[in-house]
Amino acid sequence: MADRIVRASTFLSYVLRHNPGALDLTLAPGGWADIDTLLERARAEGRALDRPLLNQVLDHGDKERFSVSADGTMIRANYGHSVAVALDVSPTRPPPHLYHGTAQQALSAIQNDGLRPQSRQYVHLSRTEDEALRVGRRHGLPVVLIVAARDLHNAGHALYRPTDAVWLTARVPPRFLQVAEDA
Ligand code: HQG
Repeated sequence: MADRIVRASTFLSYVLRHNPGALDLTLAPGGWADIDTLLERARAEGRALDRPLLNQVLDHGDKERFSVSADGTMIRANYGHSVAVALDVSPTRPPPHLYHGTAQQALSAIQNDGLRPQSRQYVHLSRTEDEALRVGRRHGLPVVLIVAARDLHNAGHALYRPTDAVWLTARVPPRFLQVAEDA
């Protein structure tokens, strides 16, 4: 993917997940921001960001990081938030297993405390082991955890699926986790 698309995507993630105040934006419920206002203020900050580049970010992203409202006027990050947003997605019954990629060095803490959201609003789980491995590599020597997602759901934990590939939940206690030995 072209560098300028990656840069624009990273900047949009930063604003819509972590710091809408950087562009003096307030996110509406669901995490939505007005696209024209966002683009205008980004350009005022010296960012080369316009609607055609935004459309390229939406078309070429390897993950569904953003959604645009049906009328085309609003954008939001689908996951990854550290700012408090009321996600307007309903809890969903997960498949028996989901996966979480992390770094070897976090493993003993996770085995003691379970998965915690850390700086984000939710713990992020992956649909496939391969994707979890990619997520884990971002942090160091990767290790993949198999999450007993259906059991978690049956125990009363709410799980959300903002995109096909990413699941969210508030926390995962250690008894629902198992290290994937062959990862
Ligand atoms: C770890 C990217 C110690 C957790 C990815 C992870 C994902 C603990 C780190 C999305 C812990 C948090 C989110 C505990 C969890 N003790 N460490 N009790 N519980 N951790 O980046 O899941 O490309 O906030 O294992 O692909 O890595 O940006 O979360 O290593 O989908 O679209 O604390 O972000 O998507 O790291 O990544 P992160 P994540 P994008």
